[in-house]
Amino acid sequence: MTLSEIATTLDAAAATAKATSQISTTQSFDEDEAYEIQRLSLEKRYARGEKYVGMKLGFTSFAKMEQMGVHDMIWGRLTDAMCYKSGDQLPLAKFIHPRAEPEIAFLIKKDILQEISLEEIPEYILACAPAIEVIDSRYQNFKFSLEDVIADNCSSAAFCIGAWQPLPTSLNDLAISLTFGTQTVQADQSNAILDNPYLSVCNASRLAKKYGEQLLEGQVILAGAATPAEFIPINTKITAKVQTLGSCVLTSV
Ligand code: OOG
Ligand code: MG
Repeated sequence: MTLSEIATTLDAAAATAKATSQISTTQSFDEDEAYEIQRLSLEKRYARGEKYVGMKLGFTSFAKMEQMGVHDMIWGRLTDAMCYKSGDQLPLAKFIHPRAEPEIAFLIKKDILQEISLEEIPEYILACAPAIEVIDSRYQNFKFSLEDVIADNCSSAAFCIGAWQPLPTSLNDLAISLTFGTQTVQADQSNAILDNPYLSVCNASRLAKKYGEQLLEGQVILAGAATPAEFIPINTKITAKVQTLGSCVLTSV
């Protein structure tokens, strides 16, 4: 298959919520080609009217890398069609085998046009918030190589951002949890994200520059999950909570 044909296959799998087979088992492609497939598949979404609204990072915690058997940070594109408000219902029929992750989101204050340092964050980032990311690999059994998952827009499927909060001096040592109903299904500290969640912003700026993607005022960055992801059961209230930042809720239907 050409890169464009792979992009079409992955886009169709996402649009119809039907899993497809892993690409790398029958065809080898490298990381740059994987990002090109991702770009081509997103072009199809934009052609249907979806708008790019920001970037997500993946595998920024060891817990996530270990869960999925990969070894490197990845990034994907978020569109307006993936965005849910806290309190919304999440219709599971739109997805193949969705999982939830507790995350931290950042709101961009000023266009980020080059790699930025930790010291520059207050100049470029307006606010942060607790978030839920819903990931839904388009591959059967959620099984993939690093290249496969990059091509598949890093499993991006939906996200929900809680109320924006002013940037604290530090985002370290905050408890992060994911709750289904009344049961806490995952919990860790914010340090699980790159030892400092603010480093996600620096890495997003580096990757945006490297791949020629935008990080503009009003767009968002998802830092990557602090814990492994959990399959979402039906009729369940999903809560992601970040100490001092508050929480964010979706209800699966
Ligand atoms: C890839 C997406 C990883 C994260 O926060 O680490 C991710 C996957 O696990 O399917 O979103
Ligand atoms: Mg994630």
